[in-house]
Amino acid sequence: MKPILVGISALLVANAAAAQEVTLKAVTAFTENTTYSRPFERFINRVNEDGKGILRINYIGGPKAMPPFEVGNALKGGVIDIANAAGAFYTNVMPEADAWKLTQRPMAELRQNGGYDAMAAIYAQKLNAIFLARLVDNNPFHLYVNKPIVSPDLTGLKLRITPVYRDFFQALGGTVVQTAPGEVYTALERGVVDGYGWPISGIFDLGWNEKTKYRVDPGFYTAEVSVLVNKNSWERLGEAQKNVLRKSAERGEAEAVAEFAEENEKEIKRQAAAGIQTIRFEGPTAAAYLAKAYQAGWDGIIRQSATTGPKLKEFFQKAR
Ligand code: 173
Repeated sequence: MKPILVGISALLVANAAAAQEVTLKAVTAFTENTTYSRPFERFINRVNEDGKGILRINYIGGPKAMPPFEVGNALKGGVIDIANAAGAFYTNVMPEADAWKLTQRPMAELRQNGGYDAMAAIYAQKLNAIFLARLVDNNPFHLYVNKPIVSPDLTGLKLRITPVYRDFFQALGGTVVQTAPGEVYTALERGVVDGYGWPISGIFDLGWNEKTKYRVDPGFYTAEVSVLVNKNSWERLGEAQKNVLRKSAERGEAEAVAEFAEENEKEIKRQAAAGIQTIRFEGPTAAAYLAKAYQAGWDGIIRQSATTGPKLKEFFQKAR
């Protein structure tokens, strides 16, 4: 009888631990209640609703609580349990994370074709993290400028960047300066930069529309912002708690493509109404601009990750 009793009591202890409410500390790399934090805030609300009594996310907030470029290290070290961030913000810990911007296939396909698995292995190894869900997809980046340009030649222009745009803007001859989103307004106001990289959405969130004359079309790549969980924090959870996170993650990732399709259309109209003019490259010029964007982007990834980079490219790029 004895071994059976030990077995049962061990089971009871495990159940009691899993049944206790666990609190996870969360940070976002974007200002609270703006375009790129809102999907995450919806994710949190669903978790806290569904997880009542077993799991709660304590939302610490955005860049006021933690500088965006420090989020990766904080997640890796377990200072926070959950993060909402773009890969560009933690290339110091995981250079490959910036490759998400180059995906030309939907996440549903990448989760089947090996692309997600290849990335997940790097998240585990370099960031000590689980990649839970991509909440921003199908949302192109653009170049915004305050001096008119007539061709894709950025010689003489000083542009605000993150790693997302560095290789591309430099390949076009631009001079680049990296800043967190929170410093873009002041950089524009003081004329420290002549323009910046940013997706189609969100330029109204921090008032940049007041300091923006032109948007350059076409857009390139697709923005990525995702929910990441510290691996140790994840492994401490019981199955029911993990399922609460999985369910909210799946919903968020499934919603992203359609949500941003709608969002993109709205933002184009809103920018036009605010007097932001469009500089549009067309035909072969547009094709060459986009080809250069992807060429420079992949070259940058492969330069930093010579063995994994080419594999990611196979999984991520459009089927030819
Ligand atoms: O421009 C940025 O700060 C950046 O890299 C980014 C990435 C995803 C969404 C929005 C901005």
